Amino acid sequence: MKNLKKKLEEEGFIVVKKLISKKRIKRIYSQIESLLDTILKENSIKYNKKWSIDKKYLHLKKKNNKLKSKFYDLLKNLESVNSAIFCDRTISMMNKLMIKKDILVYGQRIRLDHKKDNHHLPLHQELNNISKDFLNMWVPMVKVNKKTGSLCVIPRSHKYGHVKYKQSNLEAVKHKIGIVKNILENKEKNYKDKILKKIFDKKTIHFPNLNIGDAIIFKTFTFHGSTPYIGKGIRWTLLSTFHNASKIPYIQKNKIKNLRIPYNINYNKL
Ligand SMILES: O=C(O)CCC(=O)C(=O)O
Ligand SMILES: [Fe+2]
Repeated sequence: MKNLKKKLEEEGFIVVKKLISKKRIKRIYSQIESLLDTILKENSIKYNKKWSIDKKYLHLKKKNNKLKSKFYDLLKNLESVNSAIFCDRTISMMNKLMIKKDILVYGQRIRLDHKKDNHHLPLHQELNNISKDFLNMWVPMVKVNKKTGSLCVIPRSHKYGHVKYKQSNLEAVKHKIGIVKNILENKEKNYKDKILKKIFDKKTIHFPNLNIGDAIIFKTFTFHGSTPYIGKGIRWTLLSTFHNASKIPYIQKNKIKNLRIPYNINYNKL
């Protein structure tokens, strides 16, 4: 375990196989399906109960996009989602990887990505969260790899600390550079920033092969991004962040007023 922590500090990320059990993933899917059934039924949207979860979701999206957003908002409140984040296995892993045991959990949620509604993200550091040195957990609920489209990281990029560039003041989804698909196809060049020039390259981008329930855990400043999912159906993923109280500026004297650290602050000086 000591090795895992050392690896995380050196590489900026680790992969933990089977962190979330099959049973827990099954329960999450089952609660997602119940929520979908309820919304479809309550709103008198005709569908077939035997359809797959993916099909039910796509049907809801097609019939009523606003309702689909409401469904999405509630996913993070499903008991099974929270149970998977707060279970002994997850928390004891975080305890082993973090400096202190006073863990705060923030932003537990489900993301989804599919051909009709891509939510891939350009390469970015994990800003606008409650602390400046924390762990991100990303767990696919389908098998993913470079071919299917997945999360990728730039190993050791956390060593540069907070890299400030024009786009870094915006949320990742609005970035016009660092688009992984373009970098892989050599369509992005000429970065003004020296560090980006060095690290935004197809040779530095690493895609782990992940099975259902495997976790990739990475640090705040580890550049990461994702490519659109081109596998069958939907890429459902479980995410959360884990923090130490000692790293939260909100509760420190003379530090910032916001719980979430704004994008445009120099994190290296916090
Ligand atoms: O799931 C993804 O596409 C990327 C997730 C991510 O980096 C984020 O939510 O900040
Ligand atoms: Fe991110």
